[in-house]
Amino acid sequence: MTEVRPSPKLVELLRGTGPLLALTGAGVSAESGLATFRGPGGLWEGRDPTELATPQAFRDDPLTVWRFYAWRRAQAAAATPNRAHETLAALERSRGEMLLVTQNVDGLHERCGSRQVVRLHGSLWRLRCTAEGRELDDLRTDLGELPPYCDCGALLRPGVVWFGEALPEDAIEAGVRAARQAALVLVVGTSSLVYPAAELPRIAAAAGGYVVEVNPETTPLSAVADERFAGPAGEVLPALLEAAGLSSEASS
Ligand code: BV8
Repeated sequence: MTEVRPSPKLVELLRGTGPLLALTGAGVSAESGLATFRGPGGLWEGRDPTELATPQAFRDDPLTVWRFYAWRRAQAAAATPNRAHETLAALERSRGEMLLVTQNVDGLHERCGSRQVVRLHGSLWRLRCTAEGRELDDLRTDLGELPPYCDCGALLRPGVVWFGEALPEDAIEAGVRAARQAALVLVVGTSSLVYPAAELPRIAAAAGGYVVEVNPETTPLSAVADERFAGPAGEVLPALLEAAGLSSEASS
């Protein structure tokens, strides 16, 4: 088990009942074997994912973008939630007020039992008609011939937020509301480069929330965080709860 030494203040906050906000990014799924956007395994067939996750790329070459997302769906379907997902789900069970705001689209938090989840960037498991705008859940790991079409004849697109697209109003509003009220913010596995998600911990800090970063690397948020734990989330999060004497209730 990774050795972590949370401050007495953090132990008090972890054991307390104040509103907790968790903000997660691709790093929380890294130990489930899913490539992060900017990490070493992050490229798909040599392509930069941030170039494929755009409306322009989809307009220019829907087939290639769909091959990228079909690959992401297959990867996510084959992955299992790791100790980081489990610990956050257990923390939600053991604590009154907790909101998990994720940038991830892989669905692993929900598969691991987290209930209060806000998906800022949508989901790999939802498809949207490009003509009607209607969205539907689609859990198939094999979508058949790509690109998929709606019954109305229009192209279907992944139900995710691409770069240059606005986030769902209700999602970002829920995130900002939680950030303003949070006593404790756990920022786990994100490079804190993508906005407006990266703004949330700063809003929380400005409102007096205690910000804790869990990431093997430093990020632009590191200087803002009240406490930082450099290590993999799947080891640091359980160790943090252990150090706060929560492991029995939290991991039940
Ligand atoms: C918008 C869905 C406006 C698709 C994604 C202000 C300043 C600068 C730029 C902007 C700005 N405002 C807007 C922008 C533009 C842009 C942006 O932020 N660009 C960045 C790159 C500079 N933002 C947008 O375009 C957003 N839209 O603002 O629209 C608007 C308003 C009205 C009307 C029209 C438009 C939309 C952003 C959403 C893009 N979609 N995903 C998909 O997934 O395919 S973002 C994508 O990156 C993923 O969601 C990913 O999660 C996210 C963020 O990355 P991370 O999650 O942090 O992943 P990353 O790989 O970067 O980092 C992983 C981290 O984990 C690393 O730090 C690593 O050290 C760590 N790690 C690794 N292993 C572990 C670990 N940590 C813990 N444990 C481990 N084991």
